[in-house]
This record gives sequence, structure tokens and C-alpha cells, in this order.
Amino acid sequence: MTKNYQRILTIQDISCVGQCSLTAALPILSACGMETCILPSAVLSTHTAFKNFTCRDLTEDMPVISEYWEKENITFDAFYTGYLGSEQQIDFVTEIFRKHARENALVFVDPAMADNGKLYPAFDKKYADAMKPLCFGADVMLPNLTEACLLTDTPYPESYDETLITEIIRKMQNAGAKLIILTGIGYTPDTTGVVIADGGQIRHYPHKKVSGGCHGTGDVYASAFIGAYLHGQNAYEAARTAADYTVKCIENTLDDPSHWYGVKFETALPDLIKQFA
Ligand code: PXL
Repeated sequence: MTKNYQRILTIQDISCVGQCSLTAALPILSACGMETCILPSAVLSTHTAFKNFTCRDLTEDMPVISEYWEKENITFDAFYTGYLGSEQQIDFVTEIFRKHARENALVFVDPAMADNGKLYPAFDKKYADAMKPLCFGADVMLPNLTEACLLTDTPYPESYDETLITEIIRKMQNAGAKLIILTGIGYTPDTTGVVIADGGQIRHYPHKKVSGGCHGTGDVYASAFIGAYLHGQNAYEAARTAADYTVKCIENTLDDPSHWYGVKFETALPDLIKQFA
């Protein structure tokens, strides 16, 4: 049998246009050689950074789909949740992990609810609080700094240093977090990077800051990280693989200002295919 061919279920929305959530996770995880199954949490005309969008919530469909999967004994080696449509979905996905996990199945949670100090339009503090047990119960959580602050009731800082980042990480660990991949952390003006916190060990992978922050890069990053990690790279290596991939995608988008809504992640997919598929 093909080595490392794992079946992952990713639960997040379909933004029909916008190169984020499922329309990024599905191709990226597939490029990493994973059987990628999906459970859409909602269908939106575009992601919510567009001015006008429509959203159909699929909360009610989720337990029904799960019920039919149960009849077919469908199980998964890993789960990856991103943007969810409602608080109730947070409970449903926990139930789905329980019902459809293979032995030693891994749970990856990207809180996907906020960025740049602000919650996304669809969410409020209650939703952020409901995200806490899902994130802290996961094997791997992948927040950005805004999400890490919301999850630890820390005011979003104007500026930060290693001491503050360590403090926020410790708060997440005290709340039960296992492996934390904290994205968008740079300690010099022209770099950003990823903090990898695994128990007592906290490491930083700095990389180029290519622009002020492109939409959808969190989803591209999380998908590439998960693909690499499930291929046996350790957390630091997978964080580096995902960062290098994401930087390349952003660089490949910069020459096209009309492409403000996402990154051209497809242009660098061959790199992942060569490495993993
Ligand atoms: O990329 C995160 C994301 C996913 N899905 C939807 C979003 C966003 C970010 O704004 O609006 C619908």
C-alpha cells in the first residue's frame, strides 16, 4: 500500500470565491498525498472580507451527514477544523471526532475567527469563548496572535516581545494546549515568523515578511503544515515547510494588486507534490 496515505476530514466553510478554507485545504492536502474528505460548515458566495456576501449555514446538516457516515463505518486518521458557522457546530465537531476517529487519530484546530486584532464579522466574544475547549483539547492548535489573545483573554497588544509571547503561550498551555503553532510572530520590523511551542520547548522560525498580511494565508499555512506533519516531519520542520510554501505563494501574488482577496497558492503546489505526494 502507498506509504503514508492517510485519510483526513477537514471541516470548514466553502467560500465559493476567495481562495480560503475548503477551496484551499482540499487541493493543498491532496497535493501532500492525503485522502482529503470534507464537511462544509457553510456555503458563502465569497469570504467575509468582500463587501457583499451571502451565507447558507449548514449546521443542521452536519449531524445528519455524520449519521450516514456511521452507517458506512467511515473513520478518519486526522481531523482539521477551520472556519465554523456557529457555536453549535463547535459541539457537533467534537462529537464527530469522537464518532469517526481511527486509533490514534490526530485533531488539528485552526480557530479561524479573527485577525489583525479583530474578530471576523460573523463572530462575537461568545463564539471566541466557545472555541476555547475545541482549541485546548486539540493535538495541535494553530492560532494567529489575535486568536491567541482572544483564547487567553489577553488584550491585543500594539507591540510585543518574546516575553509577552511566552506569557501568552504559557496561558494556552495552562489551559491544556498541547502543540501550539502560533503564526505571524516577528521580532524585527521586516520579518515575521512562526512560534512552535511543544511542552517546555519554544522555538521560533523567522521568515520574510512579504506584505502587510494577505487574506487566506492562515488557511494555506495550516493546510501545508498539516500535510507536512502527517508526512512525519516534526513540528519545527512542518512549520518551516508551511512557512516557505506560504511565502512563495504570497510572492507569486504580489505583482497582481487586483488579487487582494487571496494568494495564488496553486502556483507553488508542485513544490508540495514533489516533496510529499
Ligand atoms: O480565511 C479565513 C476565512 C475562512 N472563511 C471565511 C472567512 C475567512 C476570513 O475572513 O470569511 C468565510
